[in-house]
Amino acid sequence: MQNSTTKLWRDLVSSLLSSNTPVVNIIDQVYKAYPKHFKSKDSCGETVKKFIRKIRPSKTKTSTNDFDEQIQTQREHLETQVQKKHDKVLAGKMAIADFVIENCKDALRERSPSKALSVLSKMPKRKTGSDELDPNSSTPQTIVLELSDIQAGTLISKESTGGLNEFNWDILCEYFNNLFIGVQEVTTALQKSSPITSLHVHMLGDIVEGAQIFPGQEQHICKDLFHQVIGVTDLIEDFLIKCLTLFSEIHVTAVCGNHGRVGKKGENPHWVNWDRIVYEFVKRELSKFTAITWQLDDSWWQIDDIYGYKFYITHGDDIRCWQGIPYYGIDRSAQRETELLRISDQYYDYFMIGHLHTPSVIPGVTTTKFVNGCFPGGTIFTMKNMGVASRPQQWLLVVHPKWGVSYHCPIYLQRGE
Ligand SMILES: [Mn+2]
Repeated sequence: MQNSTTKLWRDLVSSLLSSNTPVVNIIDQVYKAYPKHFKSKDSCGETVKKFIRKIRPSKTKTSTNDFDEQIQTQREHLETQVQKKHDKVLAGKMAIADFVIENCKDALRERSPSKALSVLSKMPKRKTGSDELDPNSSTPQTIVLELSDIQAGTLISKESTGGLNEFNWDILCEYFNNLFIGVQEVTTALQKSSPITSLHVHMLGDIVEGAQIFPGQEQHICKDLFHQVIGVTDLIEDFLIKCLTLFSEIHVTAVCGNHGRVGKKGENPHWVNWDRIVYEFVKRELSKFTAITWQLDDSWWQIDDIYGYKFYITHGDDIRCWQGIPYYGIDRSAQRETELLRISDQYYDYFMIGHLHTPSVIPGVTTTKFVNGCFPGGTIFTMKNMGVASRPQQWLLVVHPKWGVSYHCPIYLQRGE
């Protein structure tokens, strides 16, 4: 037996149908009038559609088609809307990908592939402590160089800083030269007492300055992004090749910084980064040098193992500062990373970051944290807004198999006459 509410809503459907009301609107009105009669709006829709089909059996095929067409039209409309939205997002992503690919091609065309090999042929004979010392009488140690925040392409003029600082491409080249001289001096001195043959380089990111990391950045660079990439690739290659005159093996571990990111923050995955392209260029062009090994992948962190001591390496741009002071942020970040690493049963002894530009060493109970220095020194932003500037420098560490980091010293990049 048909209950009274059923009769009422069916009458309503019939009357609306006769006035050519679209099915979607009929469903709306029925549900609005008799909400308690149906489990949900969906079940109301299904029931009403069934009823409409039932009372139209004798109608012409055209009527059934009308109904199906309405549903089809609605579906197509929705599909078009979704597709349009999808196309828009896809077009944006493809534009960025094309931009990166095209510029990588340009950069590759401008590279000189034989450069590294020509330098190799001019390499002087390698001299290391092991040639002069009995390895059994002295413990071998490893030298570690933190190399980061090069920010190649940064332009700081004397005029704009009232003479407080100056940085440009010529100065960058000079600093790279001084970096090698510094590493050479310390290494040669240490090699007199210990057979040091191994260098580990931690590349902590911000190798290039970028071009659109902050508003108006174009006014503060001396080379566009592509020439930053090409130029700094040459400088790093030459530096590593020169280091082969001091060490018989070099292990490079690398992570990306925030200045080389492509697009706005979060638009691309963290490994889509110009720093990564520099690393890949250097790695591929120096692939003939089997003494240089690489630890490089898509991750934002790496662990470099030296005699069982674990060096956790990351850029550090996710570290927060409170009132301009980063130390609490560093501590918090290090503790969180410690917990995260437990997921895969890993741990670290040393926490190595760049980004902050203020070189420091923060001792802890079981871990020591190193914040690397930078190449440009004080920028207009840090000096004008924060009143700080640090002397351009990079950390050099010595790792002893028994004691871990037994020595550390800054390699200053400015050298007086
Ligand atoms: Mn940074």
